[in-house]
Amino acid sequence: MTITITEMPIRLANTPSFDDGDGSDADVVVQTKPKTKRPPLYKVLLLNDDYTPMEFVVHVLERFFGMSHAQAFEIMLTVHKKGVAVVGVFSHEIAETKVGQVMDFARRHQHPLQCTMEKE
Ligand code: TYC
Repeated sequence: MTITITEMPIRLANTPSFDDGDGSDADVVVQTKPKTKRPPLYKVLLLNDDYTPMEFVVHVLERFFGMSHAQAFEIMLTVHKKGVAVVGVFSHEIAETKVGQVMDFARRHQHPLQCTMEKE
């Protein structure tokens, strides 16, 4: 037995077809919703600690997140006071890269600065 799966339009077997007046059976077209799902976004978070110098954090924010000095200083102070702040929102790949860059840079300078990501 051969089962052929056709592409649209689909005529449903064993169902009454519409009479559209031209003597042929009407085609039943099943419309599918065009779904272009946007990729999920990820927040990159910077965490406070007691040892990383403030100037180092400001430098990290300027260097890896393209912030101005004033912006970077403000975010650094938010992390210092509140414990954590979102420093950017990116695709999974970009977020992973940013986290890696920050963690690597901090480790190379022997600072305990922590950077993580989480799904938005
Ligand atoms: N709390 C640090 C200090 O007093 C500064 C700091 C800010 C560290 C932000 C990490 O993500 C951080 N030196």
